[in-house]
Amino acid sequence: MNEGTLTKLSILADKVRLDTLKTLKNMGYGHLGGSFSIAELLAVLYGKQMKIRPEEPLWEDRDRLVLSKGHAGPGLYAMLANMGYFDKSVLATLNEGGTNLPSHPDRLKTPGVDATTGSLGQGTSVAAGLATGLRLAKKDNYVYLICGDGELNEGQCWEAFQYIAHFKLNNCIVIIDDNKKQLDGLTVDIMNPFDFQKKMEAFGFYTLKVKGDDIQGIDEAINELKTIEDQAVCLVLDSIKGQGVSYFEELKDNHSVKFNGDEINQAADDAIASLEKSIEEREHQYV
Ligand SMILES: Cc1ncc(C[n+]2csc(CCOP(=O)(O)OP(=O)(O)O)c2C)c(N)n1
Ligand SMILES: [Mg+2]
Repeated sequence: MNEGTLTKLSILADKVRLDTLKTLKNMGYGHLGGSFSIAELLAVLYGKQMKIRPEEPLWEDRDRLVLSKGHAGPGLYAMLANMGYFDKSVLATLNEGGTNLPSHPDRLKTPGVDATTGSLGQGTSVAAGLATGLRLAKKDNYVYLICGDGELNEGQCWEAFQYIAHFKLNNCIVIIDDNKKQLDGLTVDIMNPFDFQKKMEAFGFYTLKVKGDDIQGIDEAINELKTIEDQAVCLVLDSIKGQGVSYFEELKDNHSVKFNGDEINQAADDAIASLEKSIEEREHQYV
């Protein structure tokens, strides 16, 4: 990846953080940790890997993205707005009555959302179905499936993975956001997931692992997964919940953050100012 593309994608990842943070602070609370941990991933997918037309969201030849950890909707919406699927001003309506941006994605409401998710586990089966449909239609599009590490407590995920592996659906790129935390604690304490890479390999997947903020690494891993024939493929993201802003990385309860005190509001304002500054500097350098 050349320097210009790397800079462009790192700006995009931070714009996802910035717009997510502004949106959630405006609402007073929301799913920050799991939105931030996939910021670089979303930047690589929407900014480079995915075949999409934001001006034509239902374009038949598009790649699909299934955000099975649907509570990270605010992060996805920030990305869709940055890609031009809808105006950024819409972000401020998150979760309001009558909004087109419900807290969890709804494919009938939001341009660019390919699957309705939020009930954890179900997106894995939806993605398996989409990939099967594309294969039967002899289309060469990809389905990108993003799961949470806590989400994989759901048995349905493993049923879908077994199906994806059995039918060698290498058009479904399974991505596990291994940010080590779920709703109210560490996954290792709540339900030890053990080693995702080994588990997916045991399920028959060709599996790679990269750091969650390594833009180049994520891009190269996806390129490699696309060369694999006759086997299902998986990427484990070794990420951090709240990734990219140290205050939120260190905040113990960073799943659904509540902006209800001076300290956290100050930290949010500082993060907004610093993200804005660094985005501007990089944009200047890039142009
Ligand atoms: C079937 C189901 N059970 C419970 C929930 C409530 N819930 C929402 S998010 C969450 C934790 C998810 O953790 P993880 O998948 O690790 O997400 P991330 O860390 O990426 O935010 C839970 C239990 C749900 N949405 N769906
Ligand atoms: Mg998690």
